[in-house]
Amino acid sequence: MSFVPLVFSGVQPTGNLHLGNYLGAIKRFVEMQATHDCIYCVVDQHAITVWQDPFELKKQIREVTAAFLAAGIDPVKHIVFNQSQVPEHAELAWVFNCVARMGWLNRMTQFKEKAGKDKENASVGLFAYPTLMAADILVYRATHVPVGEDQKQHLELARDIAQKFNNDFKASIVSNGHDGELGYFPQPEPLTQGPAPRVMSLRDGTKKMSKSDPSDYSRINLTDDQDAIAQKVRKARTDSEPLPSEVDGLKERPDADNLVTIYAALASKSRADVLGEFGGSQFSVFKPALADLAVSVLSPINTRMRELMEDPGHIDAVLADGSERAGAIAAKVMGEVKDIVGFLRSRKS
Ligand code: AQP
Repeated sequence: MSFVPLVFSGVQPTGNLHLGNYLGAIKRFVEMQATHDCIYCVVDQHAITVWQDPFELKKQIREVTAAFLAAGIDPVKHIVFNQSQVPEHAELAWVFNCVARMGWLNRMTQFKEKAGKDKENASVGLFAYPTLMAADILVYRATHVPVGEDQKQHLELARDIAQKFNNDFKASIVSNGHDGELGYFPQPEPLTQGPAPRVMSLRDGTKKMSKSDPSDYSRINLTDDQDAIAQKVRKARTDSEPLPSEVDGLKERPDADNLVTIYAALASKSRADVLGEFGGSQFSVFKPALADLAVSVLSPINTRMRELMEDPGHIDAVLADGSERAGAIAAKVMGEVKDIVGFLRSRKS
């Protein structure tokens, strides 16, 4: 016996959706649809772990949904919805807050990075973010999670939570008719081996490309037009050497490595193939080729996103339908979790 394969992943509606989110996550979401049942979520409850302007947040939720659809996610065959419309995510997160240990959460590097020096002033939600993320995945008993490399540690925590829940409640899991050896929750597999699991800043090849970087030149936004994309690639930081002919020659050259990785991911080629073509070239030759490629891949997505954003009613209907279908799965799982934990079921579940 094993768990039914199911993919779950999410993106926060925190504005400035960028090439890293696309290559590290959304592009993979699209590919996974061919082989798996998939649930893709706009994780708005995660977004408010840091302050969000309520007027902007609504727009950003629709924008991430538009990006999913424009990139090629099919909301009929699969499920697209926003987290806050399915209350079972928060409900299971509470149970997981009581399963996870403080020591585990204290080790999370993303909290340390995001809270910075002013840890005392960070929200409790930012600290507990990984338990909500575990609940997002496990409330569907999902088995596979495509994410960028930055989320790997959180995924490992989700696996630890699933395992501890299965151990802590083993007797109750069995008495409620589930397989005691398998446990109630699967151990979700992180899928981080995409073409560009870690896209770096265009201004600093040692830093992750990120929505919250104050410099807009550090990232290519999915909403950037052709001119903006070309300008950002032109201004991307590089060194003065020509490109090497072998991948080994990219060591110690993080900016060059980043641009070659981006090219390879956009062209669905290996870095070796890209260097086979451009090895020995100056950046004055490589950058225009990269800009053209980025425009050719991102422009259709950008155009479709704009069209979709002009019809918020359609986006809201997609989310409502997705929430209905996601909610049906989540309610069943949450009902069983209540039985296992020892809660009495409510009238609804
Ligand atoms: N630079 C990146 N390279 C590859 N993948 C990335 N992801 C994010 N940045 C990169 C992946 O995108 C998915 C959605 O991310 P998210 O919006 O949920 O949160 P995040 O990882 O916090 O995104 P940012 O851009 O880094 O936001 P800020 O600046 O707020 O921290 C995830 O699968 C993530 O791995």
